[in-house]
Amino acid sequence: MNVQRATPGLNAGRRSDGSPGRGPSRLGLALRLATGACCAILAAAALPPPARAQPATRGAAPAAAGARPNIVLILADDLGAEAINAYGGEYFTPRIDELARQGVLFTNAHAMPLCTPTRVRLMTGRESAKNYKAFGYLDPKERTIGNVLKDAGYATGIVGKWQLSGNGFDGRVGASPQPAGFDESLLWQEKALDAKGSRYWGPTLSTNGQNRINESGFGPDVQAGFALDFIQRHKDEPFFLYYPMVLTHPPFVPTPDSPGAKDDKTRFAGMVTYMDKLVGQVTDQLKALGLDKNTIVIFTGDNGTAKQILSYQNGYPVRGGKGQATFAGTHVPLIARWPGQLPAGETRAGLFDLMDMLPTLADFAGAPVAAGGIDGVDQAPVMRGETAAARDWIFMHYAPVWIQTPARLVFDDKWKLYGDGRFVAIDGVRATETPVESAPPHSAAAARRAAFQHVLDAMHDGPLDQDRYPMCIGKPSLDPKLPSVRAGCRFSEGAVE
Ligand SMILES: [Ca+2]
Repeated sequence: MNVQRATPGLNAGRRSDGSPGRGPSRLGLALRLATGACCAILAAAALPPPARAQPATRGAAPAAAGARPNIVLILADDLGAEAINAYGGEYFTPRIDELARQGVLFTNAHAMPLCTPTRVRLMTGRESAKNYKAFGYLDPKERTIGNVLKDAGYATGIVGKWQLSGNGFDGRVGASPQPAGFDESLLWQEKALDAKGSRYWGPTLSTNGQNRINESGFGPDVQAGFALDFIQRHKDEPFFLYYPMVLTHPPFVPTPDSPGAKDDKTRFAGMVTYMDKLVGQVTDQLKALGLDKNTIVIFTGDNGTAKQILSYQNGYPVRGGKGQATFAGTHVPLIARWPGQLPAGETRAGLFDLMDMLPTLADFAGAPVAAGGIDGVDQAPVMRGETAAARDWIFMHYAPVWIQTPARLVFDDKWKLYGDGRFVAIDGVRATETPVESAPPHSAAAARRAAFQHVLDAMHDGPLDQDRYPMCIGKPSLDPKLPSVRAGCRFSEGAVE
């Protein structure tokens, strides 16, 4: 095993001596241009709506049977946009970069900062203040994208990570895959109260609800096999495959292609490239079956990269922002490919909130969405290039009840206002936020701040839940004046990741 072999994910974005390598990729340059263009859109006079006026295509009649596209939605775990080479990142991601060349890349797509808040938001299309209750929990009463597409006649499957049946600490029992709309499932961490087991080597996986602890094998490979088989078996009918991958979340492990990787960064690089390879297996399978022209493939991430990882993007260092309500915590890759139906090799600077996924996919599928039931907006016209942006801001009520500091926030591609009054300028190229102490009257920043304050005031989303440690229920509190669920206790970080 030579050193080069052990670092398969490191790409030309940074030289081996640590200096920035070649300049940003083509799309990295596009990102720089897109985020550099100021778009002071809102007036402060009235509460601005999140969604802009939609073209007439919204709410179109369901497509004729047989014309409906297949949908593959891939959600990487703990992968910020800075990790993808198409976004100027340093890791080797040729298959995802290929998707970008063949499809549409969003430069301003945002997830919540943490797994469950994003998954609930994405799957239901609803604002977190309305339906987020606990980490690792999806309310069984919620209607998901799986339900929407299954009811529209799609064969539905999910493979990857579930982590929505309850966290095992607070007694809640959340949704299971089948009632949530997925006919078939192969999942890690499906059951609320079972031991999680490994997601990687010797994985513990549930097939349609039946747990199995594998003595050997690499979990992502087992799951990739399910994904390819699902596509094969459903090639003659419209199918929806939701693929919330277990990669590239810690623990940082050697992959089958990077067995000698020793340190976290090198292992992460190998995991990113392995994840990329599995994405390529999906697109190869679609091509082999003649399905690539009739299948929408979407690739995105559920939150920022783990904080242990310092990456280089466009030559600048970017610390993983997982868990935090910062730009690096929420900025995720988003690429959509549908050959012949969506443009190829184009970027979109319009804001995309991952809760927009449900109405967008429903539009492509011709599936009805209950009016007024969701908060996401249809981004299909943006993907097609019919309009530049579908929304003017993103609001998040982030109270994960899970270790991280809760926050309210509203932002666009240039400015962000937190509920505690902090107002920051966003630099999307460097993935940084800079406090704006005082904005001159009549400046774009002042107008934006006023408009954002108006949004925060109008949300009526209630106080942020300050509980952060459900794993401490029943254990001695670190602060005798506060309950352990609020102040914390002694616990193993590895047990709660
Ligand atoms: Ca995650």
